[in-house]
Amino acid sequence: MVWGKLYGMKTAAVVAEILKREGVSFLIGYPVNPIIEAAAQADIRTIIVRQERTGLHMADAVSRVTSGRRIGVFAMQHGPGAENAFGGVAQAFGDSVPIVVLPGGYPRRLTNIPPNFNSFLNYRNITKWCEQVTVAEAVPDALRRAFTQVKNGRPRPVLVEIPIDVFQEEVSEPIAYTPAPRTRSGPDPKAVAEVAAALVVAERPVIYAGQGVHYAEAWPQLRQLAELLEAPVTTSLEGKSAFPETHPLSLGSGGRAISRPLFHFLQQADLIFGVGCSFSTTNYGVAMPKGKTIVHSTLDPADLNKDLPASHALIGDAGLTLDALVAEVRDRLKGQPRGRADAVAREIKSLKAEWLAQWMPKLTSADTPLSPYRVIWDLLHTVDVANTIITHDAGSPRDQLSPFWEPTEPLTYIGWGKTTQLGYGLGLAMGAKLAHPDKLCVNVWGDAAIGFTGMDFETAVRERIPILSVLFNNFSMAIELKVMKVATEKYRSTDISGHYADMARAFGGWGERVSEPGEIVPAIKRAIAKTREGVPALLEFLTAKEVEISVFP
Ligand SMILES: Cc1ncc(C[n+]2csc(CCOP(=O)(O)OP(=O)(O)O)c2C)c(N)n1
Ligand SMILES: [Mg+2]
Repeated sequence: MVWGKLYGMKTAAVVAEILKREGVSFLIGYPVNPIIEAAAQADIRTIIVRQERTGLHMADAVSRVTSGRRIGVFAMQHGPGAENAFGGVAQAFGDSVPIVVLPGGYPRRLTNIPPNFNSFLNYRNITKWCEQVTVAEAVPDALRRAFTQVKNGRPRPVLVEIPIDVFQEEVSEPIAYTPAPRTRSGPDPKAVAEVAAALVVAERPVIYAGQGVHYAEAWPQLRQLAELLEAPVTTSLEGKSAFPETHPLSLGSGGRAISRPLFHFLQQADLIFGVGCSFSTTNYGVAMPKGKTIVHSTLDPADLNKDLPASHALIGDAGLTLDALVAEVRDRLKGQPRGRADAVAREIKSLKAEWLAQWMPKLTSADTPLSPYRVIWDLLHTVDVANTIITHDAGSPRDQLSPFWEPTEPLTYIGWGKTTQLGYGLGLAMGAKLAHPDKLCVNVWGDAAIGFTGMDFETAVRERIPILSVLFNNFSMAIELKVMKVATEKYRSTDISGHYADMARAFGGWGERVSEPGEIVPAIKRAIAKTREGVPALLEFLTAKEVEISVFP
């Protein structure tokens, strides 16, 4: 009983108590970490996954779909647990998601001795705060620092590593811990005046909203500013659903695949106003055309002039920034409408109609194997979009879904994609469902993606997290066909296989394999009914090796 001797409960109980004070109602984790047992004793629901990465993805979604009002927390063991969790934390760091990560650590006498995995040393580059506790008495201070960092400033993961021998020690009572404050910082008023002047002067401004708008819950102000300026709005993939895409001024979202109105309006723009975005260079974000006046509003000065030089800058919370801009722009316009909203809306409408007409053969295709576009189109017209949270996976499903899915409500789309790990979407849908049990939570993925995290569909069943998983099985890594021609011909290196509906059923979930176009909608309806009964559903659509996506030169 070496381990039993090492683990005391006192320190773990203190951590659990602090999590409670911070409003954490469930702890996602994987053994062995004594915080899990202590959390259960403190009536914090413990959710055990099949691998650490998925648990982190779940914690990630909890924070995302609550604008960080609830922080996802994940605990794992020292050594293999901390090693295996790395991908999930790296993913959250890449997309700037605020989560708390609580690895165990090797005993203090071994913590810095190779080859023991030291989280404090290894996670420093993918967290905004990373600390190893060296004595139990430091636990409340360490967690106060971590929660303060995760709740303030730029969202990003924080980590506190607790060596397993520290768990043997006791913390004196009473525990001095009050929940970390959450506060905001606003933009420089001088810069607000400058930017408002630039926005008012611009002839063809485009607003580009990032996920900062989600974290600031600044959706109403974004809309006010757009309507005041009579300017069209797009979003980053992470910011998708910050602006209703059914609004006449919506250009749809950015991403790798985009709509024709977005392409056109960006080309024609004289000024692009990015708010709550990083303007990071990425394959999965729309590139800003050269020669435009760039106005950049961001929480983190580290993003300013990083990939895209800005003519004007605003540093601060997106909500405070938009509040200030709305007031300033309103002042300058003196109640005079710009008089261009109708023309902008008409132009968007006609470009969109032309673009959709071009895609309609795929979106309504009656082919077999099924077109993934047809499945997406049918899904869009079958679910209650306003009460659905949907996410994609890496690869083709992202680029097939994002241009055509039109969110109407904030935080109903979990868009992501700076770093794009296959298999991410499943955990996201599960985390979203935990945070919003009343919503239909859907992940759309390919058969390569399910190979990474599919086993955690069992977690959805066991932990009663009734998501709807939409799988495109084309028995291939279709997106790689172009770059693996010889390997495919000689060694069939892009082929993959599996019967995933059977897998879902074997795990106790609902699973259906769908191959006929006429069966798409009925199958979706049956699956949704199952989720309402508390049973996760996996619909495996047999799809074509579709590689065409909506891109423009
Ligand atoms: C962990 C990880 N490894 C590798 C990749 C690179 N990658 C992106 S998409 C893809 C294949 C996607 O295949 P599938 O999910 O079946 O979609 P399809 O293109 O067939 O529709 C690969 C290998 C990745 N995104 N993540
Ligand atoms: Mg595939």
